[in-house]
Amino acid sequence: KLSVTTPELLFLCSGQRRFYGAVVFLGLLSFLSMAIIISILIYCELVRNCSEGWKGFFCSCYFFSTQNKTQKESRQDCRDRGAELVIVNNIEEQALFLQQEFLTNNITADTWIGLSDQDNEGTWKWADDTPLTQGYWEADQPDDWRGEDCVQFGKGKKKEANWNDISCDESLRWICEK
Ligand SMILES: [Ca+2]
Ligand SMILES: [Ca+2]
Ligand SMILES: [Ca+2]
Repeated sequence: KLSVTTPELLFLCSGQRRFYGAVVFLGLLSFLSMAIIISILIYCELVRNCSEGWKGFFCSCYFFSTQNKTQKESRQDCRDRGAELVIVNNIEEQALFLQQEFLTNNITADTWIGLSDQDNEGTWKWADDTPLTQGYWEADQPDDWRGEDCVQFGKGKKKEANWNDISCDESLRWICEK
């Protein structure tokens, strides 16, 4: 003998249907976003044309310096190569893509990225003048210690949280992106 009445059973079943509906919808959504990412990846692989000595990732090419320079000199070096100091657009570029670490896995020393608050203290801008929307700062950074206005990847720090503001006059490696 059933312990629930027919209307109760119908209600329970419709609740279960909604639950499975939501699961299927979310599954489709994540499948779709993965499919979009993979399509972009394939498209980029086809159109990207990195010169000798540059590494490719999605639609960009990256140059990793082996010398050290100040932030201003590094930025100029990138411009001379027809590029800009690297702009970190998302967590995939920063650290994680399908469990393969990208930028932060390719550095062997403290390294400039194209971000600074030189023009207006506390207002972070990228090398192409776009404002910072998402940062991957180390704990307690940025701290503007003695007026720090440029930003580095810290070698050996947590890969998803390794930015530190540092004096623009320090001499570091750098990454160009184009
Ligand atoms: Ca970028
Ligand atoms: Ca500052
Ligand atoms: Ca700092």
